[in-house]
Amino acid sequence: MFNRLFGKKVNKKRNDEHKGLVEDEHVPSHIAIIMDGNGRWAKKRAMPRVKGHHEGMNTVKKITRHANKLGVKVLTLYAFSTENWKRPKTEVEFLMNLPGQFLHSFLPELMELNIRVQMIGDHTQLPNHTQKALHTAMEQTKQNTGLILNFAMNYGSRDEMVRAMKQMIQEVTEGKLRMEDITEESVSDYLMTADLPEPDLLIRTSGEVRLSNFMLWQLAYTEFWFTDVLWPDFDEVCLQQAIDGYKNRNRRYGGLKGEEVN
Ligand code: V07
Repeated sequence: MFNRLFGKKVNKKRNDEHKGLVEDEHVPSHIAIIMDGNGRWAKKRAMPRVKGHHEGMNTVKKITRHANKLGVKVLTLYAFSTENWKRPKTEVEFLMNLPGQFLHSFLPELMELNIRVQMIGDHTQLPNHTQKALHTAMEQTKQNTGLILNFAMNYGSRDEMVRAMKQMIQEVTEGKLRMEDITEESVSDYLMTADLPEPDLLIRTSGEVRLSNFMLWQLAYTEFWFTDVLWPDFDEVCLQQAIDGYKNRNRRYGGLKGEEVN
């Protein structure tokens, strides 16, 4: 199975384990966020871009705590895209230090809150020290059964789909997979998100209204929430507004998922 390449355990049942703890059934189970606007936040304050990234990391902690408190099951955060390598070398180096910094300061709290860290993306291309930090985080939290904090690191959706296609073709060639067994559900099993539910809500901050190669397959039925707020300024109230927007739309279209077109 493709996911073994990424060292992830395939266990679709785990997300139901703490269903009883979720009081409000309308809270989205899976929230995905494109955390945009860190550079702009810094520029507005005449600070270097990396200061914005650092502040953005603190927002990650704040939003993780709040999502956990609300009973969200999966929080996927777009931390580093396959396009981000084009940025200045010093900025990339700074970004590659953030996972280590984040975990150094936040791992004890993640353990206390029963939060599990997971990853999508190709980490083999990341610097060794970054890979080590990610590996430690996933290892140390793998028994935790609460919120899944899923970082997209060196992730690109088209890259993910190409890998899935290659893996499927290889299995067909080897006689391990039959063409007639390829369905929408089985294709999902070859993506890096195979063990996760699809996002219910996508949030993008900083006023940009596009997907930028993020989870293209998985977002087919997801509600989108765009806000002008810059990621370092995004807070609990902003998250609540996004969730309330989601709830209102869900109430209006209740039960008609995917059928409201036309
Ligand atoms: C990054 C802070 C958030 C705004 C977006 C860009 C900058 C947290 C992490 C992280 C990743 C993996 C992990 C633990 C923490 C991170 C990067 C950038 C590359 F296991 N924030 N953050 N990684 N930013």
